[in-house]
Formats: sequence, structure tokens, C-alpha cells
Amino acid sequence: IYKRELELDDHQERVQWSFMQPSGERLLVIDDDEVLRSYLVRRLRMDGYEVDEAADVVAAEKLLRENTYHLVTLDLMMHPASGYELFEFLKDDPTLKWLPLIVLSGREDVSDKVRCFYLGADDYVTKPFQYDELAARIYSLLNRTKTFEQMAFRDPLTGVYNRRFFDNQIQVELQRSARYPGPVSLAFIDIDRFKSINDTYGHHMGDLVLQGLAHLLQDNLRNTDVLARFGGEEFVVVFPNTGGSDAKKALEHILQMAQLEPVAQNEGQPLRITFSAGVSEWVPDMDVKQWIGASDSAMYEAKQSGRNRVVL
Ligand code: GH3
Ligand code: MG
Ligand code: MG
Ligand code: MG
Repeated sequence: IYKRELELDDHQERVQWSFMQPSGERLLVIDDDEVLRSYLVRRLRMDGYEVDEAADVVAAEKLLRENTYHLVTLDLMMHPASGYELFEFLKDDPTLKWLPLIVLSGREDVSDKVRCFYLGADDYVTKPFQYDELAARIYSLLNRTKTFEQMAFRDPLTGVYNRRFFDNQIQVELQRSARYPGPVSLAFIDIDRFKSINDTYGHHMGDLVLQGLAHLLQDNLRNTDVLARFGGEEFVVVFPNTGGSDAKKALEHILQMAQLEPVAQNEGQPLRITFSAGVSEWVPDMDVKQWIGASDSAMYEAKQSGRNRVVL
């Protein structure tokens, strides 16, 4: 069947399914059958996915440790270790526990299907399979995951990450820092006199200001920086690979931007805000609570010493 599919007119199929455009999601194909693996990787790449491949469980675990994937396809019958071994590995890692996984297996036994689903598989496709069906299942699973993550981990008002995501991510960053060299910084940002914006212009304008500041922050931070709404009018930023003084500089630049590009308009008049921020760099043996505490006190100091500033 793979041979037959290889001879299909790919162009025609792509026209037919062109409404399903993946947006650069990264997939991992794990299979010890080289012909099948190459075929699948090639088709998925043609469909716009970024794809890596692994021929055994050890290679897969290495890739999963080093990269971030949106979905994996997993062959069950592999040597020397079977695909089942990978479930154990995924289960033990908090960042991989929920990774969307489709089993791609030559085994049709109900017992295998049942076992896989209880171990955490999201879908089970038996070989031989039609590429289009697998592609549709991948698309659907990615879509569902995206929607779920949007609801669980994003702040509905501003679209940035929420407190739930931040609480988890800060642990991940801390584990990473303990393992790899390089500084990491954490900033607390609190809008100055925000209550008076609500009192003067109304709550709706307050909401627009929060959205405007979130956009300004997002536009001026790096892609690798993690921005989240911590609560009310407070935002937090994790700066991986960044020392405290560089994080401070980045935020001071954004403070200047907030004067040049007002975060909102009220009846055609620009509405400018300032914020106070506290930054701290993680030092070995510091736990999450101490790290958050250090940034929070620096922010308090920024408020005490006159607002509209960043304190390290
Ligand atoms: P300071 O400079 O000391 O930070 O003064 P402040 O007025 O910003 O501080 P305070 O904590 O007293 O006020 C924060 C206000 O933020 C109170 C609350 O009504 C408002 N707020 C919190 N969340 C939201 C929100 O989602 N939308 C709007 N519009 N206002 C919010
Ligand atoms: Mg196999
Ligand atoms: Mg506050
Ligand atoms: Mg405030």
C-alpha cells in the first residue's frame, strides 16, 4: 500500500486538502521501518509540518529531551525496545506527559489498543494505513490540543499566558537552569496608579490599557521570553539566558516605548501609562518561592522609590 500511495498524484491531493494548512508544527515520527518512516516524513513535510525521525526508542528519547514537539507518531513493534517503553519515559516527564501521541501499529489486537489508550495514547492507527486518514487524524488532534491549551493556559483578556501556565513554566525554567549553565531572570511588572485609570475613564478603558500593555510587552520581548499575566494589573516575564542587568535594560526600553506608543486611546486622546518593575536573577539553590519573592520585593522598592522605573 505504501508503494501504491507513493505513486499517487500528490499535487491533486494537496489541492483537495489545501484548506488544512498546518502552521509549522513540529512532529516526531518514531518507527524502525525505514521505508515507511521516510515515506511518512516526506509526506508530512510536503503538508507543511516540520518533521524529525527516530528509528528506535533511545534515539526518540534523545530528541524529545532536546526539542519541543507538538505531536509524535509511535510504532509499537521496534527493536531492541518496544514502543511501550516510550510511554514510561513520557509519563515521568512533566513537560512531556501531555504530548499528543498517535500509535501507528501493525498489531490489530484489541489488547494492544486497550493497553495503549490506558497508557495515554490519543489515537491508534493500524498499518497499512491511508496517508490522508492519518494526516486528518494528526490535524484534528493538533487542533483539539491547541484549543485546549488556549483555554487552559491563556489569559482571555490579553491573550498572553496565564498564572496557571506561569506556575508550571517557572518550575521548568528552574530545572533547566539547574542543569545548564547560563543566567535566567524573572521580572514582576505592575502598572502605576491603575486604579485611577478605571476611576477616571471606566473599567472598559482599564481593560483596553491591559490589552495595550500586553501587546507592547509581547512586541518588545524576545520569542524565548515568557510573558504571563500574574493577576489584576500585574505581569511577569521569565527571561531565559539573560542576566539581571540585561533584563532590566529590556524593561527600561519598554518603559520608554510606552511613552512613544500610548497603550490606548480615549476619545482620540493618547492614554499613556507607566509601570514599576522588579527584576531578580536566579542564583543556585534558590527555590521558586524565594525567586518570586526577590522579584516582588524589587518591584515594591520601585514603587516606594517613585514608580516609573525598574529595580534590580
Ligand atoms: P500602584 O501604583 O500602587 O500599583 O497603584 P494601583 O492603583 O495600580 O494599585 P492597586 O493595586 O491599588 O489597584 C489595582 C487596580 O487594578 C484595582 C483593580 O480594580 C484593577 N484591576 C484589576 N484587574 C483588573 C481588570 O481585569 N480590569 C480592569 N479594568 N481593572 C482591573
Ligand atoms: Mg516496527
Ligand atoms: Mg497591583
Ligand atoms: Mg498597580
